[in-house]
Amino acid sequence: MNIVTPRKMSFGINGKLNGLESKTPFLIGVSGGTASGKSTVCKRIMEKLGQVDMDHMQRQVVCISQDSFYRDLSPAEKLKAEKGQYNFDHPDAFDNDLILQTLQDILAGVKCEIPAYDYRTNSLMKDQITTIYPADVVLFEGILVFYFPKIRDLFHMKLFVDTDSDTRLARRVPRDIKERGRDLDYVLNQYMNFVKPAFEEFCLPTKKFADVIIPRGADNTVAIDLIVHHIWDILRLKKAENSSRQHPYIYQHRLA
Ligand code: UZR
Ligand code: MG
Repeated sequence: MNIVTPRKMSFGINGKLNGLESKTPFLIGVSGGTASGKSTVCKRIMEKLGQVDMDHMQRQVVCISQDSFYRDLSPAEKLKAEKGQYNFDHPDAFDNDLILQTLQDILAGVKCEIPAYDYRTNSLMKDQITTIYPADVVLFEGILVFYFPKIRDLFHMKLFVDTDSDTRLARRVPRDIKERGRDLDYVLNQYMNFVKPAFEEFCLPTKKFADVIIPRGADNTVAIDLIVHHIWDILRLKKAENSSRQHPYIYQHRLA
C-alpha cells in the first residue's frame, strides 16, 4: 500500500489542521475500475467509523456515488443505451458541472439532495433521495472521480481501489445480469467496446493521483483499518480544534 500525506490536511506549526474548516466535512474520493469494490470499501469505512459513540445530531458519515450524476439521456441516446452502444464510461457521460457544484456545496456545509441511479432504466430515481447534511465524513465513489482536476482537487483524501481486471470482469458479468437486468452478450460487448478501453484511457491514468492505493479492494482489511485509523486521527484533531474555539479556557487549562 502506498501512503502519502494528502496535501489538504497538512498540519500547521501549532498542530492545527490546515485546510479543514470546522463545518467542512472530511471529503474522501474513492475511485477504481468497474466492479473493483469501491462501494464495498466505502461501506466498510462507514461501518468502522460508525462504531464510535457520538452524538447523532453531530455525526454523519455518508457515501455518494458518481452514478447519481449521470446526464439525462436524450431519446436518441436512450435508444443507443438499450442496444449497448452508449458509452457510460466516458467522462462526458456525467454532469461534471453539477458534481463540482455539489461537492463545493458539501464543503461549504450546505445541505444537498442527491438521487439514486437505476441501471435497469439508465436513469436517475428522483424519488430515492439521499440528503447530505453538514457531515463529518463524506465519501464520493466512482470510476472517474479523479479525472477532472477541479473536482479531484476538492478531496482531502483520495483512495484508488486496485483490483485486477480478470477479477473485475468476473464480478461485473454476474452483477450486470442479476442486478442490472442484462444478458451475457450485451455485457461482454459493452465491456469490450466501452468499459475496458475507457478504463485504460480515463480511469487507470488517475491512479497516480491517489494518496492511498488499496490492492485487492474490500478484501484488504489491513488497508481499510489503516485508512479508518487515519481518518479518526484527523477527526479527533478537528474536534479538539473546534472545542478549543468554543471553550478556549477549558482547553488551555486541560493542556496546561
Ligand atoms: P461501477 N453503467 C451501466 O451499465 N448502465 C448505466 O445506465 C450507467 C452505468 C455502468 C457503466 C460503468 N458502464 O462501467 C459502471 N457501462 O456502470 C460503473 N457500460 O459502475 O463502478 O459500480 O462498476
Ligand atoms: Mg458501484
